[in-house]
This record gives sequence, C-alpha cells and structure tokens, in this order.
Amino acid sequence: MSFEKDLKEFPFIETRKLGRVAVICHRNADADTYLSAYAVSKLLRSLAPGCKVDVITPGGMTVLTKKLSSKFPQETSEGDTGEKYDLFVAVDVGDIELLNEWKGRLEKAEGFRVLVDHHPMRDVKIYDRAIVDESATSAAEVVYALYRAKGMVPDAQASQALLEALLFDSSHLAIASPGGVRAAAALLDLGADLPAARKELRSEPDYGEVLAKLKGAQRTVIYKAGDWLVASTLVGSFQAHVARSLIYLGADVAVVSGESDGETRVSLRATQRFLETTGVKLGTQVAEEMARKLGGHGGGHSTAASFSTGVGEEEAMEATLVRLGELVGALKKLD
Ligand SMILES: [Mn+2]
Repeated sequence: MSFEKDLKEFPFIETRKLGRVAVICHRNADADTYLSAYAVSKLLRSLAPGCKVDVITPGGMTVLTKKLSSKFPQETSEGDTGEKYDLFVAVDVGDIELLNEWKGRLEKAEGFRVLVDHHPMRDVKIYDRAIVDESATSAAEVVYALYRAKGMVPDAQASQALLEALLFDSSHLAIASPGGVRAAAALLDLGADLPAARKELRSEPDYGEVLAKLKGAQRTVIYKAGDWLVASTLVGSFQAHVARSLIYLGADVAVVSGESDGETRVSLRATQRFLETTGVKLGTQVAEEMARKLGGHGGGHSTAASFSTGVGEEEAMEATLVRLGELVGALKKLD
C-alpha cells in the first residue's frame, strides 16, 4: 500500500461508524509522541465528530512532556482502559515493545490497527496499516501530512503542538530533513509561534547535573596528543552529561570517570571530526577494550561510549588515557 494512498484513506473506517478510538504513544512519552497524539486526536475528532478518543501513554511520560501536557491538555491513561475500540492509532512507537501491555492488547484486538511513524519499519505485522515515512525527522511531520491529505487544516493549538514536536525530534531543526523544514514553515504560516515553541521546550535545569558539570569542568585535566585536545575529569555522577559538556567546551575527546556504589563508570565522548580524521571508534576500540582489560562491561557508539568496572576511578582513568595514547599518539599533560 502506498504512503500517499494510506494518508488519504486514513482512518480506514467509515467516519460515521467510528465510535471509540485509542491513540497510543510510546512508553515514557516524549514530546514527539505526546504532541503528535494530541494533533491526531484533534484530526480524528474533526473527521468523525461523534467519536471518542482515548490517549494512552504506557508507563507515563517524561518530565518535559508532563510540563507540555498543561499547555496541550488531553486526558491520558497509562494502563489498559478495558474499553472496546473500533480503531487503534499508534503514534511514533518504533518498536512494539515500547507499547508495554498495549502490545498484547493490540495483538488480540478486534479493531483496526494503524501505525503512524517515522522510525524504520520493523515488526509491523501487528498493524493493519503502517503509515511510515522514514525520511521524516519526527512523527509530527507524518501527522501534518495526514492533515494535508485529508484536506484539513490544524487549528492554532494543533499547529503549535506539531511545531514543538518537530523541533523536539530534530534538535531544533539542526538535523531536520528538507520535508521537516518545509512542514515547520507551513506550521508557522498556520499560526504556530516559534519563540513560544523554543521557550516551552526548554527543560528546567537539574541542580545535581549542573553542579556535576561545573565541578567536572573546574577539575579538568587537559592533555595534548598531536593536534588533539583530550579533557579528563573525575565526578561521582552524571559522567555522560559532563563528558558531553567538555566536548561543547571544545575538547576533541572527553574522558569522565567516577565511582559510586563500589563501581566505576567511565564515559567517553569525541567529536565527529576526531572520528573522521583518526578513525578511532570509542565504543569498540576503547570502551569494549577497557572493559575486557580491567574487567567489567562496556561499549557504545563511535563518538559516545562508556564502560563500568570494579577498579577505582583513578585507575580506570589512567588506563583509558594510556589506551587513547596508543591509538592517537602519546598524551602530554598541559599545565
Ligand atoms: Mn519521534
């Protein structure tokens, strides 16, 4: 079934026969799934004015989503509602495991099951139709495409919701697809407010995280290896956040080590430029290697990785810096 055709045929059931609908978000609902569900529910209510829509957030929602839910209110249920549905619309779900107990509910459901998503398609057997655009940066773009295909215009609130979902999933458009940028512009034309969206997506700072980042930066030891700057520091928590912050400050590689509850956790980050130039993959060549050498477990991506081990934080740091030295050339400490 083609994507365009599916958009036009949504919701696949004669709208006057549509009684009750469940719109299902992914587990621990983020801004994209929650706000896309909000806009889909509005679309369904305009297409089928008689229908009742239940929004499901399996396992609740993130702190930011909770904040957004006061501006975009919709009644939500976390577990099984026990209701009978004519239609299920899963939004932004990606992996069916993210449906929690609603996975089982969908498997034996009698109603029509639709997926509206932008994640790579896998395990879509559970759905009768999958409306998936893998080139979209957010589920919100697919929901906006639904509105257009149905000849409907999202109202100001739904336009705002879709813009915020789109900004959330595209790192404020930095990684948006051409279609995402076009959708954002169209939503602005429909009345969405960009400064308000940016403001509403801002999270409250977490005091512990901020403190860890500032202390981590204060205690940073800097090394030079050829042209590369390696920043290392010890903090008891938020190692990954601190490592990312050191990269923001300009380090090419960040190594952050810290002990808590008798275990040492080491987070590693590098820039894309470092990866492309040196070919060093932090996940396989450093984190996995260190876990093997020191005892523990670890791995990750090429520019973001971590391992945990039973040795102390300083020993783990030392060994990691030696390993980096083997890969990119001897490290010299800067004063
Ligand atoms: Mn998404």
